[in-house]
Amino acid sequence: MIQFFKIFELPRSSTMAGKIDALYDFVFWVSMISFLIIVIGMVYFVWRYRRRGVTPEPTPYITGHTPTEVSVAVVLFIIVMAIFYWGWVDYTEIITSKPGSLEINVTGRQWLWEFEYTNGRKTVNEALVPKGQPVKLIMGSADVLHSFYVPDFRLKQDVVPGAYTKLDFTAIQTGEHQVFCAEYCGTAHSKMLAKLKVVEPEEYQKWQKTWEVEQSLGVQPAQAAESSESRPTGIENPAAPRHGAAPELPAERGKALFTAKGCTACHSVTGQILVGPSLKGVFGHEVDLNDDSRITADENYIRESLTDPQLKVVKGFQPVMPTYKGTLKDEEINDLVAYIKSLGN
Ligand code: HEC
Ligand SMILES: [Cu+2]
Repeated sequence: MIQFFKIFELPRSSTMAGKIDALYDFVFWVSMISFLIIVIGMVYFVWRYRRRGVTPEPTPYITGHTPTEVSVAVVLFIIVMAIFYWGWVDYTEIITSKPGSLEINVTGRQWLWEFEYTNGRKTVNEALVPKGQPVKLIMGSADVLHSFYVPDFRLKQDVVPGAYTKLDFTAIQTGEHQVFCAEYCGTAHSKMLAKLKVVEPEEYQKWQKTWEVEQSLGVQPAQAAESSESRPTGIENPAAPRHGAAPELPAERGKALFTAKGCTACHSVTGQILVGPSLKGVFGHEVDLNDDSRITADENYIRESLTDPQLKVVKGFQPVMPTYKGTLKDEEINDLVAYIKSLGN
């Protein structure tokens, strides 16, 4: 029984948690009070107008009472709109990225979670994040639908193949927070678990610094050995150290791909216009399209430019960019996005 009540004590570990709980409590109590009004009212009327005597008088014909009906409708409408507005305000906050967020790429695959930091550090089923700092997870799936769910944060976001979804949060409590996959994704779905470890910002900095130094010295990080145990066999361990010294940044890998995949034939990164637009300063800025609409170049826009270049064509250019669907692996797309992002925004 005591264990049962523990579910009401789920920690509120992100800035959103308290707000979601407040809305949830409001909906709960509105429902509870309505329920009591209906049930008590019903019981009272059943008793008050019960059949009495041997020859009961006939019930008078009721024609309705407009003021009552209208006020019930109005009150219900106000309550529903209040819930809608409240939810809309919270939802807007959830989906709005804070500028200067710490970005982490997340890949869901059957049946684990991979994390990649902008310095190239990869972890599996475990990620460290600093307390009090906005974090932005840029998520994609390598296979089927997954969903990244952190109950302690009261946040959940579907992870889909072929596009990015994002999850923004600011953790306010240190400690380990459980991540679940909340979208049935096959046999080991229930084992698709990860831990988000929230630490003080100084500790986070130290954790990254140590790794960066180790990498530049070519030391095997302890992390790789640790996490390989929890991985199903037969999958290459992305946390395993790469041979070679300096840490390879996703943006640097993207830069190499940019040349290797022939993007340089049509795109400069200096501002000069070739067959295609220069990719300098595109990310995060508005792009004019040939159907006279405008769009802000975010991760998904860049991704779509690579996989379906004809869907959104930049104004003043011919739709001649070839599709890279099938040619570029998901990791390569992530790297190219990181590179284009690094070209200034
Ligand atoms: C044959 C020439 C050509 C090649 C090769 C090419 N592109 Fe393009 N690209 C274009 C053209 C033309 C446009 C503008 C028209 C459009 O949006 O489709 C464009 C648009 C883009 C955009 C949108 C830019 C903006 O300003 O909104 C991105 C991002 C992009 N390309 C990235 C790449 C990357 C990365 C590669 C290499 C993997 C690549 N392109 C290869 C011709 C090319
Ligand atoms: Cu899953």
